Amino acid sequence: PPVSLLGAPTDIGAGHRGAGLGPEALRIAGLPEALLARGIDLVDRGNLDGPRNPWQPPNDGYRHLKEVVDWNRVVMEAVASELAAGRMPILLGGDHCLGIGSITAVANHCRRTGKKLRVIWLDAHADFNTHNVTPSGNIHGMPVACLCGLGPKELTNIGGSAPALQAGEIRQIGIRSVDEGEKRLVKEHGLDVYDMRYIDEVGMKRAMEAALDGVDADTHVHVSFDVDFLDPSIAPGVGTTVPGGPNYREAQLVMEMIADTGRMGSLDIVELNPLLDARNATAQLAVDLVESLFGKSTLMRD
Ligand code: DIR
Ligand code: MN
Ligand code: MN
Ligand code: MN
Repeated sequence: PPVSLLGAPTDIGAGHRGAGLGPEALRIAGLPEALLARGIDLVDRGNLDGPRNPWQPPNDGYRHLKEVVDWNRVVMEAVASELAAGRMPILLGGDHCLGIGSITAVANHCRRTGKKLRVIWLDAHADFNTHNVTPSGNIHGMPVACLCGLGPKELTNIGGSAPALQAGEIRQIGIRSVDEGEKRLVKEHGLDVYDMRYIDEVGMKRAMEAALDGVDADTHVHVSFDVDFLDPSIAPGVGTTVPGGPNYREAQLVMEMIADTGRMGSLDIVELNPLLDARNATAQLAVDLVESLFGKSTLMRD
């Protein structure tokens, strides 16, 4: 399908400033040209607009809740209108709190069109905190919980009803940092997590086969790519690095196996922080991986 780039230049849900520069860093790294070179019908819609970051401390377990809600409404509406027009939205974040609006729009689209939904959540973190257990108050650590109905009504019900998603529709890959209280919530809600230990034990190929099991012609695959998924040795340009992530080849395999399904219908690229990077290398790596996600491969495949 035709693809639309939607920039959401904000770090409203993060604990470091700079992820708001992600959309421009990805464009400068050549994302539009890379997709055009693959023959994709592409439109760059430019950047969405939302509130400035007031850079306040958390209040009742949330930093910037009102501004996070405003940004997510804008993102949800933009993603929904691309999907309704039969286009594939690529959200250029911005921090991962924006996954709430993006994936709520995708879930509503799937309900309306009778498609099954599979969310592939690539991240070092489970992003399943709530205001009671969050160590930081940063809402980028909470989007999966919000999507599953745990969180403030303004976010859990942003799409009109809650939960936007069933835990069984999500597969998390690359996880290696889960906060103490968050661990219990992940267990209670039965999230399907392919953490780094699992990947070490069985290998990325088998982990991805399991995560993609059941994806068929009626499935919409949404990929939520938090760049901190990648090992910090190859992707230092993120606010919350965690050692022990997928290496370059493992990350390529993830993208290639998703591409092989032919079912990706929407994508978030989030948490890229070019201020923490050198020569925009992490954005360039992200573009390289997105090329694979869109089917670029070493050999002709049949
Ligand atoms: C941490 C960091 N678990 C928190 N989360 C991040 O603040 O909730 N998610 N960085 O991507
Ligand atoms: Mn994340
Ligand atoms: Mn993360
Ligand atoms: Mn490349």
